[in-house]
Amino acid sequence: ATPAQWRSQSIYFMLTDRFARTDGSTSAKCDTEDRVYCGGTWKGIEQKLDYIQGMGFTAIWITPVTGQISGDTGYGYAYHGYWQQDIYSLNPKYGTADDLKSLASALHERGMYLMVDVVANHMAYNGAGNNVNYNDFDPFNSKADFHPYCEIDNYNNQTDVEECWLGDTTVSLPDLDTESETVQNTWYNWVDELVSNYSIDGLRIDTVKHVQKSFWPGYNEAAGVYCVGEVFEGDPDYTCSYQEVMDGILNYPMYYPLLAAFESTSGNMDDLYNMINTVKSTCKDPTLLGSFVENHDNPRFASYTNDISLAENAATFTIMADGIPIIYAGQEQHYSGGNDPSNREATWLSGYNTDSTLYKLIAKVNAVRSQAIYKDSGYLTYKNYPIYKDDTTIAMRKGYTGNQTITVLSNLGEGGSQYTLSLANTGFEAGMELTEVFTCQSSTVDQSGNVPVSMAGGQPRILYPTSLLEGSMVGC
Ligand code: ABC
Ligand code: CA
Repeated sequence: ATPAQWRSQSIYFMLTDRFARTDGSTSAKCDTEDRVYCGGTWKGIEQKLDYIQGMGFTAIWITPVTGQISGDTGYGYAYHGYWQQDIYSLNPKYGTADDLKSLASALHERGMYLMVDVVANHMAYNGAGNNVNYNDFDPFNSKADFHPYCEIDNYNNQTDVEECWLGDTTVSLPDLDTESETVQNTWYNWVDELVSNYSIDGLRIDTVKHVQKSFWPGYNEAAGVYCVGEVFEGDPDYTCSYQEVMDGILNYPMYYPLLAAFESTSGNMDDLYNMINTVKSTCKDPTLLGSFVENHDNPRFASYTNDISLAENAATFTIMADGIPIIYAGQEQHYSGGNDPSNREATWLSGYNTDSTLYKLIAKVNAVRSQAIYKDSGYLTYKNYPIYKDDTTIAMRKGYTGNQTITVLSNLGEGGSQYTLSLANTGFEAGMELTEVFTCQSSTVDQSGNVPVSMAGGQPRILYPTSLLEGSMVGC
């Protein structure tokens, strides 16, 4: 699928090993600290698509599918899939080639998309970088296919970042010589075949900033589908520059101020307000970025605070802001694991509870977003911008006049008082009737153009024209 087709999607991201087992178990043991395979499979995912679609997601992103280091290492097993050794085989722990194809067709029957994670920067070795047995790799079984061994020790030196190796002496990540034409052609042919063999609709690309920029346009083109790259860096100038060589980038610049705004009741709204504007003016196309507040590399949101209202606001932001929303499996169950590996809890241990507060909230917010998209094809490319802030509140607008959504977020938390915010600059005309989608309360824009917004318990609010809600999945 093309970037334009992906713009309207909403993505649910899971580690294949941790989402669902073929036996459908909700009790199979999975202690994250053990760093072992817990038994999740592609079949398991296929059998749980109702759970995912029930939250309004239209796509899934699964972790890498290639052959991995098979044994135990000082950091456990390759259950996450980022330690590839054989790019031409599939990881048998997740199932067979037919299982993966079957997952793709099950998704397509529902009108959903499959996004697969791919790694081009490195292979992985169970041991130190100066001791690698290159015969373990297929292809790239020669030292000459790699950059000479050195560890990245200065992230401010881009040559180091690109040419030295990630990992350490326990598990090293041999860094491919991506300047070599042989390596490039191998990757371009590989990605073209992978996408067509498994009917993949999009790619999440790992470690993008660790490969020279000139490698990526050819890779993205060979893939022939929307690619979203991981550039793990909060600086918008640095990160946005990668959108010149790839369709989209994960929105790490927004991640940090978003977390800072809602991780506590004394969070800072100014930086989030400013970053919305900065990303808008710095990235080539903010509507093709991946919007998230949780992933498998960072502590879960609820590891900072167990306040459910704060979690609701953070999730609402990721879905209503510009870009393609990404929710990380377990976020809807308010999982609270800290750093890797604690943030990789098995989703099945929640019993796939469809009554949880965040499951229902995500369903609601995805429904409003898709209604706004349905009512106006220009909604997605209209760039979201902040219209209001105070110490504890931020409000933003997305969509052309008459079809805009106004999202009001608060970091007062569960203990937040009840009050009415009189909101200006919504762009709605006096007399217009609006519905607040969480409470289903209606309000009318007053004579001076202000909208009264009833706030309570620090919960988020989304306003949308009542007349446009008819026939939607929003449920008001
Ligand atoms: C394993 C163990 C860990 C152990 C670690 C040393 O080894 O599991 O417990 O602590 C995979 C696995 C991991 C595994 C690693 C290494 O491989 O999932 O479990 O860790 O063996 C991607 C994937 C990630 C994956 C890999 C490797 C890459 O999403 O899951 O990890 O294929 C860097 C890379 C980034 C990578 C990330 C894990 O490491 O750039 O691609 N993610 C700074 C640097 C970043 C760096 C980040 C984290 O630290 O700039 O480049 O990411 O180390 C902001 C700044 C940022 C800064 C952050 C911390 O602060 O703006 O730049 O990031 O303010
Ligand atoms: Ca590299």
